[in-house]
Amino acid sequence: HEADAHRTDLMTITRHVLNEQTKYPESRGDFTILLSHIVLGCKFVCSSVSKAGLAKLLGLAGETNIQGEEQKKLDVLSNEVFVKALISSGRTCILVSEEDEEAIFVDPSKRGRYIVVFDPLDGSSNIDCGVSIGTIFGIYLVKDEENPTIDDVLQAGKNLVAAGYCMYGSSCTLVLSTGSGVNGFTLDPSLGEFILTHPNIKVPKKGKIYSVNEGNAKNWDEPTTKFVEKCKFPTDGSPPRSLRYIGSMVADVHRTLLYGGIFLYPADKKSPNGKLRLLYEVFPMSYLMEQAGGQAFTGKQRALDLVPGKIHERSPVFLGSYDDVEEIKALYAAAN
Ligand code: AHM
Ligand code: MG
Repeated sequence: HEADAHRTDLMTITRHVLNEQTKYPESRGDFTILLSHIVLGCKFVCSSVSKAGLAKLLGLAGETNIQGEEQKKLDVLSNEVFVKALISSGRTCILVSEEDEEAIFVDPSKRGRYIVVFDPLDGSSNIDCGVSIGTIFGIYLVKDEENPTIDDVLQAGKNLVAAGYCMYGSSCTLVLSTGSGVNGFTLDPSLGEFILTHPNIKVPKKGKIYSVNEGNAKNWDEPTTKFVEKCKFPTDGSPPRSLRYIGSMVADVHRTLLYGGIFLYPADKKSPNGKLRLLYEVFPMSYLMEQAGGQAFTGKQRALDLVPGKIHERSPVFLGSYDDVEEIKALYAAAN
């Protein structure tokens, strides 16, 4: 029966994406190849993250290991692995990483049509204590493969052709959208394969959780302050919401996708553009949220409509369940 079929007919991420791509014969398997290189990076980071505690016993970060090499910090190591995997795919032309000040233009001999924007290891404050962290990525197409320019990267989030994240948590979960819904895959360590475990993820229309760093409350603007006040002291007879905040965007967004609710990284008086980066944090997560039936708002507009002026630009963001984002939109509308 059904359950047995799943156990013996494994839907790997490669098989899933190949199935999806048959709708677009012009993609000629290029996307599948690109994705398999991203997946390789995720598997490498997953294995490094799970050994991080052990590595500490063998030699503290910054000290030299047995081979006499300096031990690289996990985020630096992850970035190197992703950059090399993406370039060697032969399918990329421009890479933007949170770890690199400048965009990387791929050598013409290895060039392809895709632009990848990514944060190789997000949630830096959670690395050393073993709490969930993740990789976030977004994929654009270049206009002219012969002549990639920085303007090809500075595109509105709505132009993304795919986005996803990989969460290194109690299990390793990769969530992906190629523009027709959102699917979740879990790494089976014994197979070394990501298997479809969360088909067609839809975020609940309304949630019971809010997720924000309340330590910044003294600097919030009025709509954010009012929203959080309503979460704690609702005036419409509904029960107060629960607060969950991990401090890793991937983990906080993953929970929001599955359980519903809202994740906020608002502007405040000290950081008028919030903290999170448009290209490789806000856009991919907003794309996934919309693909799952939710919304993403900046306090002024739909997040995916923004066009970045600089590759490391920041933006406030409110994303999650459709109705919950409607509420914050109404508060901003009322304030203006
Ligand atoms: P990072 O790129 O330095 O890791 O910062 C991004 C992280 C996000 O994962 C998370 O949502 C946010 O920073 C948490 O920030 P804060 O510690 O200010 O609450
Ligand atoms: Mg980050």
